[in-house]
Amino acid sequence: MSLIASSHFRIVVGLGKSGMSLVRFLANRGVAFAVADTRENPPELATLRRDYPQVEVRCGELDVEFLCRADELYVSPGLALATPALQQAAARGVKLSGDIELFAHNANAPIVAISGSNAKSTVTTLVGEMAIAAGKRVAVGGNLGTPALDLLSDDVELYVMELSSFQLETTDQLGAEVATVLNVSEDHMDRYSGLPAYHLAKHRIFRGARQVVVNRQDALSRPLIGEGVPCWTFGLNTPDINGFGLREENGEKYLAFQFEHLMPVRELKIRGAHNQANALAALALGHAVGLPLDAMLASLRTFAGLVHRCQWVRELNGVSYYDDSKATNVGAALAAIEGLGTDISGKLVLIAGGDGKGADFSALKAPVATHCRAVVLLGRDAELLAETFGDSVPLIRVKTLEEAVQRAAESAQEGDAVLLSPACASLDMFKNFEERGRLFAQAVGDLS
Ligand code: UMA
Ligand code: ADP
Repeated sequence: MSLIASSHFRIVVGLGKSGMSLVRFLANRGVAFAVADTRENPPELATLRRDYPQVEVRCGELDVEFLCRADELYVSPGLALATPALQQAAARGVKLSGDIELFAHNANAPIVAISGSNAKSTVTTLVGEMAIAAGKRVAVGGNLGTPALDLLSDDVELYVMELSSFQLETTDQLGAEVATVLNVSEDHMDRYSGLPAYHLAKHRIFRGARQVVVNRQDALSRPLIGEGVPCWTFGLNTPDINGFGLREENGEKYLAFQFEHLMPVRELKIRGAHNQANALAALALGHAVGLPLDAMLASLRTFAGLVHRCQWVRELNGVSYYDDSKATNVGAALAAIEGLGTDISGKLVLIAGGDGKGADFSALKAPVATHCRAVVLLGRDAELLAETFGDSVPLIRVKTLEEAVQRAAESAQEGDAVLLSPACASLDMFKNFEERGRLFAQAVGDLS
């Protein structure tokens, strides 16, 4: 089934990974379209010119007259819908849509849809692993990396999709089999007017959902749903009748469903309270789509977590080094500081800073004062973080990541951990969070 009437003309706005997946999708179906990108040299331009030389491409400032030639624009998640040229086109009757909307209308298998401020990639990957263990032909992607449209296949039995608020802004009817917003804390405040607007974008994931999964410990994860929509819950507290949670017996903590113990928490390979919540969320989502418990628990025993998420790198002179480069917002850094801070015998030396995306850092002040021996600051918003911490913790300002690692190593004492958990995006200094994590691990490897 395809949504597209062939007489219509479309424009793909943004020629990155998702733009290129749109190009392939539309070209394969014989739909007339053109491409626009505000960048002079977008990442997929060479590929487009090589594979689809007949497609018209406009690079540089968006031209409203050009955009208005289309009935519908498929806008990259990287471009704010508030971009004036997009708004002017919309005001003249051009529909603004995106790749996920097209994907939803063309997917012939149930969709597990996962959003949230943090833990999306971990939970999405985990549910994917659980589905593989259950013998399902599963496709996993979305914001995680492989664009949704590239996953479409008649062979797929289950789609597990990580969806960002940016992707959801252009999605009207997802119609997921089960949808969740794992947690909500401030992120991308450079693109939203405030938390309510960001929350509203995330909650579009519930449109048309047949079942929902809710975080019992985060009221903002709870959707307004109609009666009769099954609602499964997860949380680190004791589970209710529809829930996954933790139960304790004889000093041993268990992952549990309703009144039943499923497995001891210590058998989880991923560490920290936040990862216990992630395991429970994955169980709830898998349960909603009928994955058998034994397959799901087997995955939890082997899944070691994703790189750059509180990843252990090295131990040197009694000090452990952790790469949490993916902590690009305050909520993620908080989870790492509190999770790791309570787990080690010594203190943390935190490396933080970068592009804060307009966030309010104040929630970090108290946990940093409790758990950190020192904070090494770098990047564009280093001074904003310094203002937040004041004199509650010793601050060390540096210019490069190599210097940050050196100074952190000098400050750390035996039993301490050096934690790169920036609470900021990396783009002011690095290509992406992966590069930041790799360079951190390299600098740690070079320590002697
Ligand atoms: N850009 C322009 N002009 C344009 C289009 C894009 O300047 O006309 C810039 C913007 O700064 C934008 C950046 O280019 O942020 C990337 O846009 P893109 O269209 O090249 O992006 P894609 O390669 O299609 O990647 C997108 C997602 N990127 C964003 O949402 C910013 C990827 O998520 C996603 O994996 C990919 O589609 C496949 O679905 C990345 C991401 O950072 C990992 N997501 C954010 C996050 O996780 O916090 C939401
Ligand atoms: P996302 O795809 O939403 O960015 P990831 O799984 O990549 O999520 O994790 C991003 C960051 O959030 C990492 O730094 C990780 O340590 C942290 N994190 C993981 N799970 C949680 C959680 N349940 N709550 C808060 N932070 C978390």
